[in-house]
Amino acid sequence: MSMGEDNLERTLIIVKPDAVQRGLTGEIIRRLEARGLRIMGMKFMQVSEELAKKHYAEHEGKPFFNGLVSYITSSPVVALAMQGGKGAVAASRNTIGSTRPHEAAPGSIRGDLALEVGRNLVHGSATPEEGLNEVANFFSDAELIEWERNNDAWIFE
Ligand code: IDP
Ligand code: MG
Repeated sequence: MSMGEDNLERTLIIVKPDAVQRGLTGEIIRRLEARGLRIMGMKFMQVSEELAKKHYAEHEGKPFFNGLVSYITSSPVVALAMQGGKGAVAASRNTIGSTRPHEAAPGSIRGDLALEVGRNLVHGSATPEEGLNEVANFFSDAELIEWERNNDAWIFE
């Protein structure tokens, strides 16, 4: 059974600079892909200061904002647009784990692989609405592919 785009949620995943530098890109994508999320766009890129400030606009003015912008622009990242059915964004956040890795559940990406909030390896949109906006900030329509995966019927009910 295939799912219409209307039933699908999108999330922007960023494999952050620390994860790329530590050689954890494959491990992080593997976990999200194995959970069932379907890749619709992916690129290796350098985040500009302008894009970083737009992406993290909700945190402007907070004490960690400047450090956050330097962190995300410090070295290349892998950005992915991923999709899944209802609840997929919440599921991806659970797989990623709590923002503060020392509080993240074992079994989550941050709970297994990270220690500190300023080096927490991965970004994932927090809500379906945020997912739509953030994917649009990072990807043009031409960079996103709607496709049917052969095993979708075994993952999406
Ligand atoms: P999230 O990435 O789990 O959605 P947010 O609260 O949206 O968490 O914060 C965005 C990013 O800002 C975090 O992933 C982390 O890299 C950074 N951050 C959040 N709070 C702090 C802090 O107190 N100190 C340093 N960095 C922080
Ligand atoms: Mg957030």
